[in-house]
Amino acid sequence: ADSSYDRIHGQVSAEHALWTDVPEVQGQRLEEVLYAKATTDGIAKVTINRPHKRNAFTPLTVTEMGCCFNDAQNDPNIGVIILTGQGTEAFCSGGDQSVRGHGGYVGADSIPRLNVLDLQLQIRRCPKPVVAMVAGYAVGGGHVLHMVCDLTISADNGVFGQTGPKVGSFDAGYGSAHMARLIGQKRAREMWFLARLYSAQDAYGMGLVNKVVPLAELETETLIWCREMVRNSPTAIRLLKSALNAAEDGQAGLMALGGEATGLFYQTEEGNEGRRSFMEKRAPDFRRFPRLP
Ligand code: S0N
Repeated sequence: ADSSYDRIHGQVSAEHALWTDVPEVQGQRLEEVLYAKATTDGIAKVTINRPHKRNAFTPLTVTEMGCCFNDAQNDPNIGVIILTGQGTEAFCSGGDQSVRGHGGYVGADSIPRLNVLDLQLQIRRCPKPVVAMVAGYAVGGGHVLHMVCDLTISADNGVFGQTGPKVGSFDAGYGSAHMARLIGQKRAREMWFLARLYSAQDAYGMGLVNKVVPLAELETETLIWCREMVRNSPTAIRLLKSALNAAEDGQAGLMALGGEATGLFYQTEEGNEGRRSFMEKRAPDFRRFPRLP
């Protein structure tokens, strides 16, 4: 049955989105990532396009994802970003083990790097909600990527877990600390120390996933969640994301939340009086602004 809210605002559409492919971002043609926008819905979609490798990421994949997120963050028509993997077998299977070298993953420039950590931060700091849309495996660094997204909608074929201790790697950053916040210390230690894989239902039970749906309904359900967010206040959402992050992210989290407060202050008469008085070469008059309790 409709809630009273739905009766007033109307239910969001469950129609397919009208995606427009964006093959080139910041002058770069995308090779390992697909990027699309449904501008009328205010939604962008970033898709890891390496299904033959279960969507494992190389340094190039990560760089391209970063460019897409940058574009979506800067596009005022976009309110929500979906992160997903091409096909139904995998969301992402983590770092591409065939290009892992000494000290990181190696791309065309032969320099080893762990640039997925920059992407984790970018997703975390993006003021727009990022939704992981998971079909199949979300494992290793791919599992960390879904965890740093704000919400996760999983198909019923979703498989979740960390593989690090089996393949000689670990993520001692968000991959550990944020996981423990999400599912608790005991579960996080179980997930990392045993490196087991978990079904979508198990992940839902642990609080890793917001909703599990049949595979055929994955995109429709994700779009419904995105459309519901897009019709809500973007300022409220960006402040809430920042506040929820701040509790975990130390001074960097406070800096982001503080930046949001400054952005709002710049939109007030009081904030503008300071700038205006400087430009008009006069003393500022802040007396007319109330000192509220
Ligand atoms: C995903 C799995 C379970 C799927 O099994 P399935 O369905 O049986 O398929 P496969 O036959 O195994 O795979 C199909 C093809 O895809 C290739 N492939 C799959 N995953 C990867 C991968 N991660 N790298 C390279 N290739 C991959 C297979 O080889 C196969 O190809 P072909 O047909 O040619 O043989 C299963 O595939 C699996 O377990 N995959 C490996 C999962 C894994 O261990 N991932 C890496 C974990 N580590 C990270 O992600 C580290 C992330 C990172 O960058 C990092 C971040 C912070 C700090 C440190 C690090 C760090 O790495 O050090």
